[in-house]
Amino acid sequence: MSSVVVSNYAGSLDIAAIRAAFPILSTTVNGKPLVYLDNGATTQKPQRVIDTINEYYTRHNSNIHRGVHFLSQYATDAYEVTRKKIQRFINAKHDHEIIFTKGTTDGINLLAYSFGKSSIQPGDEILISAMEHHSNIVPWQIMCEDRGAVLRVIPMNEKGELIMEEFYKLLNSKTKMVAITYISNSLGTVNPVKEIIDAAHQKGAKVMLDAAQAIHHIAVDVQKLEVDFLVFSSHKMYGPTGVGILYGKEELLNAMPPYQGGGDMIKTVTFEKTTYNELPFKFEAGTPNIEAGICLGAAVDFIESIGIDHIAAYEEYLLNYATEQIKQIQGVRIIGEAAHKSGVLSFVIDGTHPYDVGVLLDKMGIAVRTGHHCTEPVMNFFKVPGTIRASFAIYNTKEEVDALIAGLKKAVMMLL
Ligand code: C6P
Repeated sequence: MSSVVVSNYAGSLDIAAIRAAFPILSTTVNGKPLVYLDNGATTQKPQRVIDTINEYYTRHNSNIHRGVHFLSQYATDAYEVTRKKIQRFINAKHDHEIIFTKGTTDGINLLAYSFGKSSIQPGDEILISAMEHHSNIVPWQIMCEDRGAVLRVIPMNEKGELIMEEFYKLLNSKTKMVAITYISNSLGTVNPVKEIIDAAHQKGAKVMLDAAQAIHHIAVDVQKLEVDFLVFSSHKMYGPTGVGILYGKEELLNAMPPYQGGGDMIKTVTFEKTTYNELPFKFEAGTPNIEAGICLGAAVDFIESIGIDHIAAYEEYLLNYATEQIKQIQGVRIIGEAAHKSGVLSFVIDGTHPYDVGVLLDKMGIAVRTGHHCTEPVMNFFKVPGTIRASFAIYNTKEEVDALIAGLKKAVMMLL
């Protein structure tokens, strides 16, 4: 790939140099250079993350928080360094407000269970939105069923924007939690989360942001947002799978019971009574995914070596370019035309099924996701079986967008 220096946004990045850090990007698929546009599902990993995994198993493998020996101390320190990096990255007040989880889904399940147990009474209400990922619907449904609470849904308009007047109507003194996605994975909508947080707080409700599609695209500052809880996954931010983060305000986490019992989350255990450990360990039962936790730190380093604001500006440029170009293809209907979008371009093409288009693109080496993207209610709203979704990351290029457009034109010719 030739050097692409993009200069039509504030700052300039050498995308070729960034791409060179990702070995997988120079591979071929079906005999064609890989064009990876499925970053919403998971991002590729830079060499420094891959090296950290190798280094961990070659030199530092040990269980953490348990041993007095050198390796255990080393691994514990490295793991805890990541906690501090995440604290800094999202500007949390304390490092013990950073809870390691298995990922976004795990974080939401933890929160729904523990917050539900400590704070939800029959008749209380939980507010989610019409554009949530299944991970931010089902755990709340389970909790509502258990606690006798009511799940309410903020509707959206035809552009895929939340109808804020409806949000204000739904918000009331019975609302105990507003659990909402920061950026929609199937529409790309960036929600007005600060406005939602401020309004919810005025009614005494807490707010959880699902930042799975935000954390690698835009700056997230939990203190500035004053958000109560925030969840995200490492694997969508250039880190390994199997680890994620639940952020919570100290006083709120302290008020919640543990989610799982086991090693590390206890202070003392007798057969009669167990006392629980302090934050963050109270919520981290059992041996965690140590190497993934350590490597997540390397992913944060990667993002910070570029700068999240540079990433946001460059990806905005790419998304705008892709949106302009795709409109030139006859029969394309973009699903999700919010005024404020990030990272995701979802669309359908008249007379074609998303799956068939996806298969043909794959033959050309172009990876997109097709289907409902774990947001079936969104597909039902737009009355489509699924969409074709191109989702961007910092290493994607204008040339790759051109390849997608050319591939789509070819696929349409073959299918119609
Ligand atoms: N979305 C996508 O292709 P996990 O699987 O726990 O890492 O993340 C779940 C999740 C929760 N919320 C949002 C907004 C998400 O986008 C995702 C994951 C992927 O869109 C896989 S379904």
